[in-house]
Amino acid sequence: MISYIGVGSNQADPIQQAKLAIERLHHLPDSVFCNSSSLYHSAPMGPQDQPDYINAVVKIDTQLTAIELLDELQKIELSQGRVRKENRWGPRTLDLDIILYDNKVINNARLTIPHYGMHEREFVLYPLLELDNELLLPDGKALLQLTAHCHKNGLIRISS
Ligand code: A4P
Ligand code: MG
Repeated sequence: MISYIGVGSNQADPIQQAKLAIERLHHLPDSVFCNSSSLYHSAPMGPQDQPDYINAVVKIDTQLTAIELLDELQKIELSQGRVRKENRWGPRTLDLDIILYDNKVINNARLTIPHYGMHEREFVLYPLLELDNELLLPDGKALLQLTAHCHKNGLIRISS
């Protein structure tokens, strides 16, 4: 299954956090690392009294189920000091979200795939576009169409 994973950090040296997470994503069990986008610098979505974010998207080819993949991602988050807090959209050392998993639509207590926020998040759509500009979502929408309607909101590509 091809899956796209969103990487986000805005605490404790976000560039290093993102790079370390991407390195760890090379070693997921039963998976092949395909590619990663550049790192991007993005303005915080949600509470504004928090630092800017570093974001990226990684493409993998995996035999893990979506839940197994989520478990692996949460292990990586924890290993990088992620503490889950009550405040939604607050600062974090590392957030790993499953953006897409094959062409599947999944809705259960632990997972919503495609990721519920992907349609309007510039820090997800533009890195994704860098990886696959012909991508179609499970509902048939073209990624190119979504990005065409998504304001960049100051998003800056900082490295490849
Ligand atoms: N969960 C459900 N669906 C998924 C999925 N597709 N991928 C569940 C991963 N997890 C998924 O996540 C809470 C629960 O969501 C998980 O236990 C899992 O079962 P979490 O990581 O503990 O909480 P969270 O990330 O704080 O919540 P939320 O609402 O997912 O936050 P978001 O939407 O990820 O927003 N601004 C910029 N510029 N860049 C960012 O990356 N990120 C956030 C966090 C806010 N502002 C941002 C950014
Ligand atoms: Mg998350």
